[in-house]
Amino acid sequence: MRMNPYLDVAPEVSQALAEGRPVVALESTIISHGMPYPQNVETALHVEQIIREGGAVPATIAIIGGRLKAGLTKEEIDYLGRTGSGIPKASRRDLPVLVAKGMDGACTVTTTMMIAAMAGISVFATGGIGGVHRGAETTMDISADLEELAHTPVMVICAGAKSILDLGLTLEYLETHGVTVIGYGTKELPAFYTRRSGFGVDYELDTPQELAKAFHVKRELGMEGGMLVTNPIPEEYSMDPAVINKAIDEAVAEAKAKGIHGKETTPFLLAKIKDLTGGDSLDSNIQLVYNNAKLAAKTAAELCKLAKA
Ligand code: PSU
Ligand code: MN
Repeated sequence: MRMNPYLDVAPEVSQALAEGRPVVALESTIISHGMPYPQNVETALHVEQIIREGGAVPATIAIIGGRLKAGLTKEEIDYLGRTGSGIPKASRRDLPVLVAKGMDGACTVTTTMMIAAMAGISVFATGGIGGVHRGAETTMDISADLEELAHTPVMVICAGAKSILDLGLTLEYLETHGVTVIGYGTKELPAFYTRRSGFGVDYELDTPQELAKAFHVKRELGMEGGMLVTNPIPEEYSMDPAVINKAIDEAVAEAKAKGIHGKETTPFLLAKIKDLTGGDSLDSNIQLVYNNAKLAAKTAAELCKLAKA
């Protein structure tokens, strides 16, 4: 394990990495800020189980008492879920102060990628990434997740992005920063709750082997940065676009009227959408995370084979 005085890699995770076995990273903002208690904890634990059933070792990532943790105990996951928004949301800019002060932090896609990379983990499964917000041409609200994808060598498997964001501008930003965006079995960017967004992606790949090969080649080419795999929500759990888009429009309008900004924007919108759809969106959200975890476990296993070859 690389020497990093602030990093704690769980024994099970560090053993798997040392033996070249598959590991999948998971984020903790989705636990503390993305879903209500107790569904957040149930989901987080079940995702870990799915990854195990897929033959990989889960490493949920968070900052606890100033330690960067790759791999959490059940008790730590429960603590992050119960405390909810009492755990500071930690993006790249938050990391130094949270660690210096010995505080806790719920890791976003950004900090999960950072800590996964420090630990030597290559594949990360989540629900949705942050991106360019609607109205960013005046607010300049662009998630640090996009910048991290450009620089940190972790494959992120998600269900696309919610249309709380400007999906067209999000794809433009990723293109400018050299991030390869892959549709898993699709040529269209999935819109999280729905399988289609109307925006095309760069490449369609159809198997975990193909995903692993693309990432492996990227690394062998010495290219920095991650890769974004967008995996559509399974049909049976996808939402009616008219229903979800109406809820999203209302949530965005309310956030604007209330002057919600900065790191509060995304959690506010997620909670509002859940209220407006009477919990249907939460069920979809949970199912798409499970779907991404399955694909991530398979892809991590394929990547391990390539690394040994
Ligand atoms: N989008 C979702 N669910 C989430 C998030 C985004 O559909 O839980 C979380 C992720 O942790 C993501 C973060 O990295 O929000 C982005 O926050 P911001 O927009 O403040 O960068
Ligand atoms: Mn933001």
